[in-house]
Amino acid sequence: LLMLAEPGLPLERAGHFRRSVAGAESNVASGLARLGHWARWIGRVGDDPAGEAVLRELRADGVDVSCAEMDPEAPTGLLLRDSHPQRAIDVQYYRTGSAASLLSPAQITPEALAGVRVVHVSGITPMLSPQAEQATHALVERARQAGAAVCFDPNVRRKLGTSHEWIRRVGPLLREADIVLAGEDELELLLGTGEDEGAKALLTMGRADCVVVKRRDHSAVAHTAEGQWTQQPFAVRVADPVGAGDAFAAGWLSARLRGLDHPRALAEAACVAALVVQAPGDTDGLPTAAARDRALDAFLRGTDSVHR
Ligand code: KDG
Repeated sequence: LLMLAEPGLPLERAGHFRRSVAGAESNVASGLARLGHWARWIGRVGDDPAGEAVLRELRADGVDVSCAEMDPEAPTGLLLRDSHPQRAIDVQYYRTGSAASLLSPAQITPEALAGVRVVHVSGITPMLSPQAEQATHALVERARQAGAAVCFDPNVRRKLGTSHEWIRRVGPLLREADIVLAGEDELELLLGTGEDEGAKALLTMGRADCVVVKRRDHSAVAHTAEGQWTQQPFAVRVADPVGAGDAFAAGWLSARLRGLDHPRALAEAACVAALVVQAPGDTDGLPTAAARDRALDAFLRGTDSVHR
């Protein structure tokens, strides 16, 4: 559960918070569902009002929560954060001992993955606890058995562990993924390489057939064995940058699931991310497919009244 502070105030000064839902994987699931795809979230909340609220909001977005569990013993994980267009975002976690940290391999059943084409997971999940780490490894292995591609976004969050812990626990997952969506800084941290070298290493020594790198300048590059494609960001007024990476992942996966080529997938991903950063919260700006098409058309024709 996310409690989002009123915009502009530092966290310790904010008095009004809006209840919302956040979490890298659930954001991607909401993004895909709003774009018209069937998306299932496998997760864990407490059997408490916060857990009810999370499941109700995901259901309202069209996400299948039939494999999510409500834990009778542990509370729903909570995060407080502030929201600024420019300053670094301040996040306060209350997730030690949370239901999500008790995600276990037992919850990753063959039924939960039946018929699934792509499994998306972030580095946040394995960093929640040793048990959630085992569940993540089980997910990757069982996704492969089910014939699904694994899409991985490291989503490095410094408050969840030291650099050394991220390298040790999340680094190896990059080599297990069929699709890697990662920040330039994350590849540097986890692989100790620059973009080209890191992408090449994952394409040749890992399992990946596509590595999309989100650069510091907000452009994105898709690296494959066939070549590479670059997408510049669409210029918009940023209200809240959090959720951009998850929106990008949803937009990109939607395009690839529809069989679209890399340039179009990058353009749709950048478009969905641009829509999300214009709204507060992680998911408020996620578009329907029709809204994405209208926005992308306007971005590409340059007709939108956009500001940087
Ligand atoms: O990608 C956005 C996530 O970072 C956010 O929704 C919350 O899962 C979250 C986290 O750990 O920061």
